[in-house]
Amino acid sequence: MKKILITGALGQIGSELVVKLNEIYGKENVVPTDIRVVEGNEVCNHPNFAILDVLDMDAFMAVAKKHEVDTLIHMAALLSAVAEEKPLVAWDINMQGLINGLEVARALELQFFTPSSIGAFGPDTPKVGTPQDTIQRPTTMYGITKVAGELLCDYYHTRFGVDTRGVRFPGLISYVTPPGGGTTDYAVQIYYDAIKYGKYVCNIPQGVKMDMMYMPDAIQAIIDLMEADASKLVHRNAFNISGMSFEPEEIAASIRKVMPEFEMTYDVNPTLERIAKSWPDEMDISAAKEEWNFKAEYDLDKMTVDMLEKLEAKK
Ligand code: AKB
Repeated sequence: MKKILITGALGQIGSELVVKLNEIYGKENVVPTDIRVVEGNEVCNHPNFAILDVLDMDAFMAVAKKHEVDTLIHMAALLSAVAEEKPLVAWDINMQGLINGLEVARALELQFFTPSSIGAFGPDTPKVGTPQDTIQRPTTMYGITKVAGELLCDYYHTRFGVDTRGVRFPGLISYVTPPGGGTTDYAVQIYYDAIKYGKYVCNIPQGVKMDMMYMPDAIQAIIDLMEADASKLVHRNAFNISGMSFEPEEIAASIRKVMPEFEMTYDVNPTLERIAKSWPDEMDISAAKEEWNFKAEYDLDKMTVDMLEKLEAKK
């Protein structure tokens, strides 16, 4: 990675990824793009920031050519809950946006990263120790676009030689930019509400476990995978990765270690319940460890302490 174009740069991952890439590769070598400008998001003040609709192929190609990038990190996509509300829009953005990105990468010989997700799994997938290679068959539009995306990225690698790479992200937790429309968003909102109100109403039912990860580990994983020795990568486009796995009671208990008065009640959202219950409880991440030394620094309690400290300081 020397000069990097990022789509969806104002999203939950992009906003922090840009800061880290600036530090490592230099601001002049980072080109953040997004479909909109978000008031207050620092990334919009980046000297190379450009407005880009990933469905506009000509504009996509033009911005990549103008900045002579050698890497494309394609983040623009709708998350699971919002994709379930607008399935055809999700199909357009998640699939056509991805194909456009892959075509730009193919034409300009760029290294390519795009995230898949735990959403690529479905109710028939083994729930515990979910293998790297296993039955997927997701039952959400988000999941369908993620499985198709994994396969497309494999196809562009084997058929056209594009250096495609990717991970299956779990729910990502961050104090910087809130997520927009995911099933795992509760695990972020709980910290904001703990700081603001001392209590939280959870929309995911008790007992439903999902894999999660703290954002610094997620950002580091992208960089490590993109810098990894290509000859060691067997799976390339859909490595299971995770930092922890918990159900709502466990994150609440972790918060109570710092804020003993914290209270949680439930008002379950049936759509989110259906999606969450169709995803794994805890994935096997051994392929990522073996092929490119993936590791996560944060467990649940370490993340909780950091989240609460950072959000308290932001008040
Ligand atoms: C979502 O909940 O949609 C995302 C994901 C796990 O892909 N956070």
